[in-house]
Amino acid sequence: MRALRDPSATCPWGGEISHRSGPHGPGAQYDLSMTDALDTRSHVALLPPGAVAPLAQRRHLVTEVPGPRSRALHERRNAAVAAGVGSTLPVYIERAGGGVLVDVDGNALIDLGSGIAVVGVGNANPRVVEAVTEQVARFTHTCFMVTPYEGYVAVCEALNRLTPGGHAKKSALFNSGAEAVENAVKVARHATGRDAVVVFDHAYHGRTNLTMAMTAKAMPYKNGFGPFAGEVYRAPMSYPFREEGAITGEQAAARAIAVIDRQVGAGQVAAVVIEPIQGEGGFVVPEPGFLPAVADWCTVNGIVFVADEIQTGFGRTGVMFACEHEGVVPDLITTAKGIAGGLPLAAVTGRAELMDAVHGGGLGGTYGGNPVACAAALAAIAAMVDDDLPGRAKDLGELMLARLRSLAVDHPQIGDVRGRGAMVAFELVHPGGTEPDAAEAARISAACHRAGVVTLTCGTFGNVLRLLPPLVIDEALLTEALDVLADAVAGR
Ligand code: PLZ
Repeated sequence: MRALRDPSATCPWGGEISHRSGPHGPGAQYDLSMTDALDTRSHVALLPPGAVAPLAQRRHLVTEVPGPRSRALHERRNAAVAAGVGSTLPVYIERAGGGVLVDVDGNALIDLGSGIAVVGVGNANPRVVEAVTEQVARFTHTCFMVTPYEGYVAVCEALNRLTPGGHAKKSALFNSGAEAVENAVKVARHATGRDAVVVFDHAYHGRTNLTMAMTAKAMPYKNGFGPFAGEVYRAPMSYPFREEGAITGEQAAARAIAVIDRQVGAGQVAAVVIEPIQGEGGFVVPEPGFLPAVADWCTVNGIVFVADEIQTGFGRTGVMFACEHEGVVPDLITTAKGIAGGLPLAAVTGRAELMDAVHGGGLGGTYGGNPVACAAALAAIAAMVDDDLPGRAKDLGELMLARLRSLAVDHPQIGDVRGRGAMVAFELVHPGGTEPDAAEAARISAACHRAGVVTLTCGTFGNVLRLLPPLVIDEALLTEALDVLADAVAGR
């Protein structure tokens, strides 16, 4: 296991204590209310007002989960928050750091979700906290379209440099993943003068009107929300576990291309949009050869190949971007989630001639590339590079896959174990076949939650349990979470 840079010197996730931001001594206020979950060995006595101590990287339950304070908050929420907004596990979080979430009852939970693949650099990463704190005190907003600032430019430079391909690239910044996907489609349509957009079975691209149309799953994402945007066509994915018989990546690509040709014709297609590893759809890793064959066909036919790396990006799969596993160079790439350590930011990056095809003023938005989010992104990207978080994702993935594969030997309800880097999942089926068992996935996930491990499910059939730990998680903490998971699978 690769060590994080100098892990012993300071807690790399809880925040180096800032001695610049306020007076010490009498009058300083220390928040010790969460002492149970805090690492009281370090720093607490030196804390200036407003600073918080590093979080001990351990699981620690003091009430049932959710506890009484969370339950009380949940009642308030039910009275105030629209019912359509769900929560996987209604424990209300008060603090978080590294791989630990601390709730209002003082329970410290192990985080295997990273806020849906967002806090790869660790929750409240100290470098992100410092950069955000400094930026927020300088200025919070001007609107890049009114009076610009350097942070936006620097994030675009970093994205142009880090994304696959040595060609000239440009970027534009937005607020959410769905918005990035919408804008990739705008760019592709403008640049090609064509209308059609091709997506795949099991795809997830967002909850806006166009991206709902692009998303494959009706419940809960689309049901009752139509009519949807037009000119969206769906092709079959390469889903190795669910193929009728053996099919190579190239054959699966030919099957998809035949469907596109039949439905719409290559000459009408502006963009093919695909997640290199599907996220919400079930962590579907296509057969090798599928992505390159689809990308090549796009090139031959003048179609913009868009990689939606919103969930797979920024080191998650063991390389900076998942396309790199197969040497695929997308024309456009959409990013969000892991880009800014938890602040809302998203981007479209791609070939300069495509990105520049749009007329001035054709792309933008009030908050896109907000200066605070840009400061966070620059700090998060520096942490990913300096601490080799892609390398760490690879190591964490090996640990998780090995453990899950050995678990699958004894538990026939685990039909498939798959993933790349720290994007790992297993699929629950009725033993002996491939029939999905969503109830079993829900049972295992709920047992993990009760034991203080935050897990997420996914999949078109709701039967996939996915593991997305922060890339900075302690190896021992991850192992403990996997022990809990093993007990949950076994029904212990
Ligand atoms: N593309 C590949 O994974 C977001 C959505 C959770 P936003 N996935 C989590 C939910 O239930 O809303 C996602 C993604 C891929 C696009 C998106 C959309 O990103 O930032 O949620 O808009």
